[in-house]
Amino acid sequence: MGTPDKVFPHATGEALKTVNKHSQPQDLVFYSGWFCPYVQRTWIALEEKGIAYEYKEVDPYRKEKHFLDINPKGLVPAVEYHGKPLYESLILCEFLEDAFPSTPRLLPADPFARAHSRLWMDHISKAIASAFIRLLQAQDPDKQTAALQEYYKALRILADQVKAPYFGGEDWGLVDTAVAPWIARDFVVEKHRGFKRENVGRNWEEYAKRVESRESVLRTMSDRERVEQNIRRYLRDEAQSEAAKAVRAGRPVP
Ligand SMILES: N[C@@H](CCC(=O)N[C@@H](CS)C(=O)NCC(=O)O)C(=O)O
Repeated sequence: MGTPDKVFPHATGEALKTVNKHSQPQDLVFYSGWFCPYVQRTWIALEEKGIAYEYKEVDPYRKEKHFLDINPKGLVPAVEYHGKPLYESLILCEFLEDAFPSTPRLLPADPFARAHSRLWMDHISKAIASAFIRLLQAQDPDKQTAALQEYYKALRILADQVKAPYFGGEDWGLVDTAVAPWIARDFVVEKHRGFKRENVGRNWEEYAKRVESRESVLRTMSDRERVEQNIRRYLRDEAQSEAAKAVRAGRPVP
C-alpha cells in the first residue's frame, strides 16, 4: 500500500460554478466536501428547493476543532441554520423540507407515501451505499464478483419500486435525491468492476439516465476525473474513512 491520495481541495467543473454562486453570508451555512455522495444529497435538496445558502468547503478527514464543534461525528455534510448546527444527510434533507415549506416539495403530502419514501431512503443508505463501498473495496476477483452481485441485488430491489419518470412518479423527490449521488458515481464501478446499468434492468437504465441528467445533480457534480481520483483510495484498499472502516468491519455505515 502506497500513500493515499490527498483529497483535492475544492470542487471543479459544474459544481465549482455552483460553489461560486454561494459565497455570500446567509442564514444557512452548508458545510460540504465536494467529493462526498452524502453531501451531494443535501446539496441537491438545497438546489431543488432554491434555498439561499452559503457554501463552505471542509476537509472532514482533518477533524478540525471548529468543525467538530458543528458536527461532533466529524462528518460532512453539516449545516448551521441561524447559528444552530445540524448534520446527517437525510436528516438535513428532511429539515430543509420542513423549514422551507413554500419551496418545491420533495416529500409527498400523504402520510403513507411519506413513510414509504423514508423506507426506500433507508434501503439506499443501508443496502445500496454500503454495497457500493464493498464493491470498491473488493480486491480479489471472487470477492469482486460477489460484491457486484450484491450491488445489483440492492439496486434491483429499488428499481422494482420506481414509477417513471422518477421514483414517486412525475415529480422529483427525496428518494431520487437520496440515490442520485450513487448513480452519478457508477461510471467508476463500470470502469473498474464491470458494472452495467442494463444488468440491473431496462427500467433502471432509463431511470439512471434521467437522474444523472437532472439539473440539480449536474450542478452539484465535480469533474469525473476528480471524482474518480477521490474514489481511487477505495480501489486501492487504502480508504480510512469512517464509512470504509465500518463496511470492512461489517458494521452499519455511520
Ligand atoms: N451518515 C452520514 C455519512 C456522511 C459521511 O460518511 N461523510 C464522509 C465523506 S463522504 C466523511 O465526512 N468522512 C470523514 C471520515 O470518515 O472521517 C450522512 O449521511 O451524512
